Amino acid sequence: MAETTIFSKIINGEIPCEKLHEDELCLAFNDIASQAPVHFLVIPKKPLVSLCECLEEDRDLLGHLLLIGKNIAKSKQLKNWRTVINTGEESGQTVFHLHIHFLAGRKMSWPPG
Ligand code: DGP
Repeated sequence: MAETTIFSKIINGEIPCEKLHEDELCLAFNDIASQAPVHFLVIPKKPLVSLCECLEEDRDLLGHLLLIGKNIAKSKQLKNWRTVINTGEESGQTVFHLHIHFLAGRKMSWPPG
């Protein structure tokens, strides 16, 4: 289980965010350190540290997070976007509460840095 993070404070309303979607399982909001013209995060309310801690029981939740992100992307008329899940410090994860990045609005390069 995740310790208290900035994202658990966003979930419980202690810290404001630019909310795009909320339901009983997840929250989506704009990233504060935007890396593209569109950059939002979808996070589970369940305090999972990262993808590494997810179990079989999280299968539906993980699918839900992706589909919510897709719905938001489509509601923004996007046809191209990148989805990123950083897992662990070396991957670039800085907030240890699972989150899916959705980035769009510029040409992406590969491989990522
Ligand atoms: P990662 O590096 O994958 O752990 O991504 C964490 C992201 O979270 C990073 O892009 C910046 C974003 N972030 C950190 N603190 C806040 C915050 O207080 N509000 C919002 N909206 N985003 C935040």
